[in-house]
Amino acid sequence: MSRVGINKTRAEDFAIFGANPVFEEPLYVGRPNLGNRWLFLQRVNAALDRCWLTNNGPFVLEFEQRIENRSGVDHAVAVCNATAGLEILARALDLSGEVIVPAFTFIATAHAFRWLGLTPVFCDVDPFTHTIDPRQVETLITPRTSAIVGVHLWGRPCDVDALESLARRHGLKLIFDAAHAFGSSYRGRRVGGFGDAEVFSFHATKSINALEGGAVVTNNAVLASRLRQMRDFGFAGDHDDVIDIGTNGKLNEISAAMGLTLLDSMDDIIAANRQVYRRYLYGLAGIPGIRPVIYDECEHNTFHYVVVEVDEAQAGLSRDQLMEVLRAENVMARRYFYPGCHRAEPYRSDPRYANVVMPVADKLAQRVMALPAGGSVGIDKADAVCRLIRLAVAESAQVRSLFTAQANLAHYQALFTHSENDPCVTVEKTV
Ligand code: T4K
Repeated sequence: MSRVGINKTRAEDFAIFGANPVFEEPLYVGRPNLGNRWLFLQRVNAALDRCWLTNNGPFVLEFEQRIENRSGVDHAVAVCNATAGLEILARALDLSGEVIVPAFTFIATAHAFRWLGLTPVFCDVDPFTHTIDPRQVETLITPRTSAIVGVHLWGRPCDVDALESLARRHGLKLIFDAAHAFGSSYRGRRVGGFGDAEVFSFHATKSINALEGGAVVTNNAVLASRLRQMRDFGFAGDHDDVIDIGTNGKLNEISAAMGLTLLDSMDDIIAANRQVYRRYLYGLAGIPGIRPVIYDECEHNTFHYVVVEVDEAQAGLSRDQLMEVLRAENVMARRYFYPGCHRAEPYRSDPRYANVVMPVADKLAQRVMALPAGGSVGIDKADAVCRLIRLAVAESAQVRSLFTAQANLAHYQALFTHSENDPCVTVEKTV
């Protein structure tokens, strides 16, 4: 029995149909980890005392070094966010023409390249790993292709070996959007050193956050030096020698202070995430139509995302219906990454994408749901969320009919309200 009480036994008990929600406060996906507040504030004070707030301050340098150590990579270039990191990297690699990206990812992956005037070419993903399908990548390569971009979605690495071999054979650059994958490993090797470069995100919603932040990591010293210049307006070291085009992609000291503070507790954060992830696996086991994304526990992962696929035919409810039930209970599940990049603007209205067909990405965009996870949720609340899902699926027929009744009522109420003002609508007021 969960310590978060669920005195709901039938569909009518759900908050969506008028009962009280299980949780008084919203349970969020991506609730930021804060680490040791005292240590963070000490660092903030040190930055203020030094009066050194940005432009390669000591915290940024230390943050870069600790990212290098943690991911076993030679160079980490801290940036203000991962999107800017992808943009600066694309410039530093002199990408041109087309870039092959997965259709099922956060929109920033595609937008970063489009923002620079490059053409993202969407590739479908593997139905089991949710990562880019290397066999399809090969069919999309044209003389205009300059790079392949893999995304380690949910922190689960792509098929790195297949992509590296493809990139080598076709003479293409290979980038990994590792926004979710700081702390992950692939075949025993830490994510960070694959391809030409990888990009981590340290956004507030990531397991290790720098408020906003990111890092481009690479083992290529020449590339690292160009990234550093481009992140800093194109200056070479001293700020009176511009040797390249650049932008402002720098990380500030307060962000780095937060990043360092979270790195101090990274192992505890992962342990808490893992406990909640495992609890979800246990609590969701055997629920028809609910298939959790599984992490390979022989590899490193931060277990930051708890993601499920909802199969409507088996669960009796669509992902969106289940989400409605959960959100009314204050379980703020998210449909990452709906509707798929290829169905978002500007791509969906661009005639060049008119014939794009992405059956797996489309299916996942309809089925995938991220659940609140991590230390801020804890195992008792995870248990309660599982019990809600189990009840919703068990009562799916009744939930559906209550949804229909609710929709009918709303429809008649709208007509009724409308008829008050509009003499042309003659609906019986007794409805
Ligand atoms: N590539 C991939 C594969 C990515 O997933 C991302 C970002 C990027 C690239 C780009 O990285 P950055 O440029 O951001 O470094 C959030 C994040 O904003 C985004 O960073 C992240 N991926 C994406 C997966 O999630 P939204 O649109 O879901 O954000 P929002 O504001 O709705 O917040 C998400 C949840 O977190 C909500 O449930 C509320 C909660 N939250 C959020 C913030 C900011 C809090 O509780 N407190 C907070 O301070 O994109």
